[in-house]
Amino acid sequence: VSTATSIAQKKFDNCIMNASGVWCYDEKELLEVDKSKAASFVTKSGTLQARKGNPKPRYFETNFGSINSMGLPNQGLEYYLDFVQKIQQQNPNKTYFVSCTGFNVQEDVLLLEKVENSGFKGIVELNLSCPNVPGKPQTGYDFETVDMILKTVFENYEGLLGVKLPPYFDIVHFDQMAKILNKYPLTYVNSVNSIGNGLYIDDAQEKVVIKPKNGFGGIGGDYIKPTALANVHAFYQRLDPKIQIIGTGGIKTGRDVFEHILCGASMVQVGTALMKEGPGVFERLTHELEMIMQSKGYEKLDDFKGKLKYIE
Ligand code: RRO
Repeated sequence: VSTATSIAQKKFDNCIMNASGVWCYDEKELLEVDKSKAASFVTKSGTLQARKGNPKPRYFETNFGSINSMGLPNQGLEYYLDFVQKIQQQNPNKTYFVSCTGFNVQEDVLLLEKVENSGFKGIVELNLSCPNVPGKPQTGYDFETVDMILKTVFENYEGLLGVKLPPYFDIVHFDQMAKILNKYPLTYVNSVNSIGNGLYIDDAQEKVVIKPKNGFGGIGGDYIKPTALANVHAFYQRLDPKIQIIGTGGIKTGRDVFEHILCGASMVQVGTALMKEGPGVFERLTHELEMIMQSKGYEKLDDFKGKLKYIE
């Protein structure tokens, strides 16, 4: 069986990679993902200037997932572009993803200008959904701003570009967001970022577990799989077929990968489970997915991608 996939005509020998923010902060981590069974890597979202992020503790693992308020610590977009420039020369047949995020549309345009001037041959993931910068709302929940950003970005950038979205929770919001996204030549939509501003409590200590924002943070892991699958499938139903879907949220077994693809994902990304297990997770998940495909008689992802059945 084959777990190969393609995004924008670019071929990947597997369909599982890291989620931005996890195992992608610097060259060391990115190299570890690159030499694992992962299909590719995406960098931590790069900003114009490097950032230290929020005070620690800022990531906490629970029995069912994670809560984080990292606050966008990153090396600055140029660091990631320089590194990808090197590694794409060594692996000319592999396509890489660089994530970036500006604090306003002018910054987004400047970031994409840097990408264009760098000789980057991969795919940009514009993060519209960071939940953790104090005082900054998640762009993806402001529909007019998303529309304005995409209009401006596509007037200024010619390369391949996808967007990372926050989870939505209302059918009307799926309709409204899909209508906006369908106006633009997006390569893909990546659903979902963490569920923003949850609160996890240590009962014995009667205390929060992360320091920033008095404990409020983005939720990942098992908690968010049903929401992630709903977002993947809602956009799969609504988006122009030219816009592909990357599924992220709650993937820790081959079954979870299978479900994301059944809902319409062409690639899946792993966050919380990668943080817990390390890059060995990609080999395990690939093997588990292959076993499921074999048992069902599927040879390739297209045999089941998007083919979720409904009750008559
Ligand atoms: O760095 C973070 O706090 C962070 C980001 Br930018 C994001 O997009 N999603 C997330 O859960 N954390």
